[in-house]
Amino acid sequence: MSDLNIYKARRAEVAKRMEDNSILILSSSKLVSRNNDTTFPFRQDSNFFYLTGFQEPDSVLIVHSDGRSILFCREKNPDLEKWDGFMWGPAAAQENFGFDEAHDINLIDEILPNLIRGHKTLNALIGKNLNFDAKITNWINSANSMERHQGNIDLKNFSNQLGSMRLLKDETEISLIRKSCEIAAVSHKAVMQKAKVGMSEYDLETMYMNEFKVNGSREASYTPIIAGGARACILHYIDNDQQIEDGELVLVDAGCEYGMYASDITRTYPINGQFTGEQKAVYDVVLEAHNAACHAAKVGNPCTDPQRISEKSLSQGLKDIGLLDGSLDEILDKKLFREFYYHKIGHWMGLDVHDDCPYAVDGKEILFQENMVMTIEPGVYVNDTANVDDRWKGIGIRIENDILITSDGYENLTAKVPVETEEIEQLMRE
Ligand SMILES: [Mn+2]
Repeated sequence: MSDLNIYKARRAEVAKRMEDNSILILSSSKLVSRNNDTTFPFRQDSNFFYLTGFQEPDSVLIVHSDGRSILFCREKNPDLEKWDGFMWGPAAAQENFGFDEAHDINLIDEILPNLIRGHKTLNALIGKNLNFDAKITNWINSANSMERHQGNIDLKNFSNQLGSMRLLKDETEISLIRKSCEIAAVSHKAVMQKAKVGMSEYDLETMYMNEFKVNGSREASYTPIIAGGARACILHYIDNDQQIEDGELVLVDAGCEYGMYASDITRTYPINGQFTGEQKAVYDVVLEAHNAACHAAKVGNPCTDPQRISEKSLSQGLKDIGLLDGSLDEILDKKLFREFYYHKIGHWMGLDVHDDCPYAVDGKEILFQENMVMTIEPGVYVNDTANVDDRWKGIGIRIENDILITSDGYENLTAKVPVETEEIEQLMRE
């Protein structure tokens, strides 16, 4: 399918999922100010991109339950284009992106109330953009006031519907995710090979970002976490500005974006190339849980199975190396493992690194189906406050791979980065 037809087909599917006489309204991203006169690089809203392929800010998509779709976007402006670059304008956008109509975004307050008046339901992604939510409320009020003798328009959240569509990746998406994972994996492997004592977290960050770009990805899919030593126990550490000391591990959680699709990999390795006994013991506990969780991700299983399995595996492992006491049942019942494992096993991945897709709908857990993509990323973090022998303290280890659910199991899309301690030590010696 050509790109144009992919987006048209997705809009047709949205139309099918709406009740009759309804409309879906979605906003693009805006250009976001960084500080005076400077902006962050533009990144299109993932849901908007998923249904349009259109890469401009200040745009709005309307999909009608009868299948028609309408775009509002910036009017073409040759003077502005000299500063900000090419813009499609409504006429060319309609033609090139397969919309039934397109209008100047400046006319939206005039056109929209007329367009939605008399409809049963207006579907939107409520709560994602409060400014846009306020606009929707105003448009609905205007439309309702035009139809005094008819029912009011219901505003409904379409998040679970669109999220459920995005859960099942099509062929094009899988090939883009595969490429994103391939670039991230090759990059991780290259940096692991070059890392050595004397380098700082910042040095490693530079190398990861460089490898992403050299291998074809312009952007990271999130701010990388490069955490030496005990800083690995801070889950969202992004300062990345400290020296990594000889004998310390470094935890690197870094992924890239390719064709708008994310990858997400974590590896933890000794900066001097050699795991200590304690580091290896904890590492192998995490690896065992990682492998067990991957095997639990199969067609028909609830999507929280890897979570449960990882808790069980980690608890047993931590008990075996003496970090947790008591029976396995007690550790699980009282959730004692949370002292060391205080985040979830993983998340859906796609256009967003934490893909905007549900884990349960109508109180029912989502069951794994072929062509879903999830990360598996157990971790063990021994903080200073833990009631354990000092030799364990400051060890923080996470292992993360991205897996594609297949008809008969899973495929590890990030398998090119070594994961066993011996393989890592071998690679770092080369
Ligand atoms: Mn992740």
